[in-house]
Amino acid sequence: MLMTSAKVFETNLEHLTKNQYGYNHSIKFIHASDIHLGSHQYRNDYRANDFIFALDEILSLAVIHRVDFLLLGGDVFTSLEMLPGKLTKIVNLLTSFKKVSKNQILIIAIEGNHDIRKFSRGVRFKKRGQSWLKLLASLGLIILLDAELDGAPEEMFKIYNFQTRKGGKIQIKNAMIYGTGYLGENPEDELLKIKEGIVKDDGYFHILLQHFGIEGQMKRVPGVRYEKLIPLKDRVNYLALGHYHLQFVLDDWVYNPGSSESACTIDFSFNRGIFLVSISKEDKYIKKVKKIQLSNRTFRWECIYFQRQFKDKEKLYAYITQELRKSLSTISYFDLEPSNVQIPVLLLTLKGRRPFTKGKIKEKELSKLLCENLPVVDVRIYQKFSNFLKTIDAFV
Ligand SMILES: [Mn+2]
Repeated sequence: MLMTSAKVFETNLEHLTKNQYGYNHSIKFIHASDIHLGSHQYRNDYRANDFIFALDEILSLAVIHRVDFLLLGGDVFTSLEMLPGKLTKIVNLLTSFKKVSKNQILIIAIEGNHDIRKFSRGVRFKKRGQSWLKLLASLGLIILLDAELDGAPEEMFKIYNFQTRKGGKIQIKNAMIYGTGYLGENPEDELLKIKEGIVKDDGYFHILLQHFGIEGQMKRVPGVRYEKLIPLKDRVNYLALGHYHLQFVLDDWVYNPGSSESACTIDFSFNRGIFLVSISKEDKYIKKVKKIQLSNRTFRWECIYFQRQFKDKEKLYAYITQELRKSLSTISYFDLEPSNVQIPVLLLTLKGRRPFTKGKIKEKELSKLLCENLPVVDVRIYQKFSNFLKTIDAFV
């Protein structure tokens, strides 16, 4: 069954890539990145599904906006570890997308650092070249681009071959999309090689798909210096990035959509989403980029201050639950299912007097208790008890 559908898929795709539309025909695509499928899969099933919902929403938007292709800038998966049930959902989703879109919307992806990362520390898997994206590509569900940067410039980016399912570039209408595997946090030297591999002045709209950040866009996170990108500018019309979970656009040609769902707590505070891009050709290419926010899981900060020192754990937990019930009671979503993204992730800060050792907070235990008794899907606990009070306690 799968083989039959894959065959149909290939025939249509090859037809599609043969510049069948006129030179003036516009190109439309979605650029998304850092979906991090597999996040929270061991900890919280509802949250794990949020990442699959994000993929679902992106695919739906691709169909609604009738785009020609969808770009995924790496970190599609959060690690090499993937529970079978979750992977099955993802494969089913991509298979039905293929069907609904009548095989007319290609998903073009590259690997990010997370796609090739082993979940736990130990043996380096990077060199073994495995990833779930390679599996999806071999099933004909996505196009995975990779280049051979050590080859001669004209050999670096081979046209994507639908039989071998390998290649470094693919043409769709007037767009030529180039992509490589993950090149590390700072691929400044590789960028010069990439430049040589990209054909100059061939009339196509050039998109380069990469997974790295730009220095200065996120504090204390390594990235490429912007001036190192300048040589690429006369070869690349749209630099499609992934890696930083914060959205940014530079000089109308460097685009980073940010993560599709909050992969870690700090992501909740970031401006993130996807880009819907339309390109039309007059004398030169005219580009229109629209930012779209995805309907992500909501979140809520709460802070509880302890005036007195709790000695009994049960009383402490009961107090926290009671305080939260009060502040959450203003919301009318008590009857919603936890799968509904309106049910928030609770980010809970605890302040004031540190409880006695007997009353010490076990975060996992408290988190479970709160999820069972309150309209929250997950809880993150931050214990910020005052050191000053602790010092006083030591003297008393
Ligand atoms: Mn990422």
